[in-house]
Amino acid sequence: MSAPLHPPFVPLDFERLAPAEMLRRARELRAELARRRSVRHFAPDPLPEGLLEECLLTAGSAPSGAHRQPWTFVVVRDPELKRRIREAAEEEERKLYEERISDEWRAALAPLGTDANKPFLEIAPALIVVFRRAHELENGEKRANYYTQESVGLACGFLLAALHHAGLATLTHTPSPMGFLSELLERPENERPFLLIPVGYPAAGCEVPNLERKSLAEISLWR
Ligand code: IYR
Repeated sequence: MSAPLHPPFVPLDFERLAPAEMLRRARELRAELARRRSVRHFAPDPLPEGLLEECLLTAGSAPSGAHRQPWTFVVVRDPELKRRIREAAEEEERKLYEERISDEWRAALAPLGTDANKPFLEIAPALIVVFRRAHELENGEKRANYYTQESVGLACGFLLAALHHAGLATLTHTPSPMGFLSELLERPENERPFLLIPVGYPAAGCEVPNLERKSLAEISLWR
């Protein structure tokens, strides 16, 4: 007997729903996620016990290349560490806004009202710093990971949806460049900073830009 080509499979956990129920659920999720907005003004209130753990496990259920799960989520709640992250991010962002940014990019950001000041990095009760594991290091040997950008992007999408569903506000923040996060969080060479997600409750009276989303006709083609 030759060995099986793959490990034993298990039955899929899947339930067919009635079409009306499918439509109802799709609409319900659309309405819920339509209310998700990038928030830049947070309240300092602490988060319920165990909530981030649940949301991180949802993020970790995303599909990934060869199921390598090439992500590490660093949850930062320590005020001193948040302060150092804010300081380093603002230093990079000042250079971005004063020197590196193109006129075209500046114009694109104008409707968002952003600048180099990032007080939310200290005020938000938690920062989730997402790292992409470009490869694994096993006993000093490099082991390849696959489609890591796509995989970690998908996990971040799951994470943002989970946090919103749980009743929290988030921001997808990409201070540029992000190398300082590797140093401050002491991550190894194989882990690359991917996204910084401040998490918390919106500040009282929080406002967001008046943005519109593209219509179905603008985002889809049907053939
Ligand atoms: N990283 C900068 C600039 C910035 C870039 C994009 I693209 C945005 O959508 C928003 C901001 C900042 O965080 O201010």
